[in-house]
Amino acid sequence: MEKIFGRSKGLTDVPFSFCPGCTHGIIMRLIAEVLEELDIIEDTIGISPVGCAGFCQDFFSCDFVGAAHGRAQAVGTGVKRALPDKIVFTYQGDGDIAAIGTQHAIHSAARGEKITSIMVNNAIFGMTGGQMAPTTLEGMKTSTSPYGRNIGTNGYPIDLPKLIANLEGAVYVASVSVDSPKNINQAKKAIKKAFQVQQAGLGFAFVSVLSTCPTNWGLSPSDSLKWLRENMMPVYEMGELKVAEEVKSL
Ligand SMILES: Cc1ncc(C[n+]2csc(CCOP(=O)(O)OP(=O)(O)O)c2C)c(N)n1
Ligand code: SF4
Repeated sequence: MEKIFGRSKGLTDVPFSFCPGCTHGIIMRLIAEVLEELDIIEDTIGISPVGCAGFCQDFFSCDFVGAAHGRAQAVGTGVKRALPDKIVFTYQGDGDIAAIGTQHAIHSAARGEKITSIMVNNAIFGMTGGQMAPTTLEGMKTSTSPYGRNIGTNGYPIDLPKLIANLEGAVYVASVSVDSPKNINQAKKAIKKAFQVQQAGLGFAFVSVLSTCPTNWGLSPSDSLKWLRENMMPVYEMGELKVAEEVKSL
């Protein structure tokens, strides 16, 4: 019988330990499939952050280096510069990359570091109990904003891909979602492109993936997907936000 689906070689045998309905697992599967399809598992070094996203190092079968909270891109910069023939990627939550790690997100993009960064945006700090993050939506209730994010006191949400797309060194920037099979396919295409950019040695590649956190959102897995679709996707600009001229021919 023809085998039409199997566990990617880019993943270890360790079962995902995420809460039911958390889409971290879908995003990791997509990255693992891309590593396998591009035949780069053995050549890849992932940089893991702090947070639920940080469990990624247990699940991918490539090499990994752990970074302190928010510093994955700084570590990734060092690894890539020391080992330019390796494929280096960071896998970071929105709290990690858009709060404590903002400077590294901006400066690694501005420097055009030849790494691939994946941001998993669930609009809160997941692991620590659902606190408000820079990505929390206006009016969104979190454990530290029980009356909803107030723009007057808390400021506006940061659309990090939009910010990064404005920087010269970033050559590929996309914002995708994994709320439906169609969007999962699109997300995989963007992730693949972000790795191909690095294979071609072109510059900084960044993909933001909208993700669920049913536990801290207080919603069922299916309601979380609906909430993401109805509330996050209209706020965050979706699609390929930047495809530099040299990337178009890939
Ligand atoms: C320097 C430092 N500050 C704070 C923390 C506490 N901390 C651990 S995980 C985390 C939030 C992670 O949230 P996010 O990056 O959005 O990832 P998620 O858990 O949602 O995947 C924080 C603040 C820490 N470990 N180190
Ligand atoms: S706390 Fe949220 S981000 Fe962390 S595993 Fe659970 S659902 Fe996923």
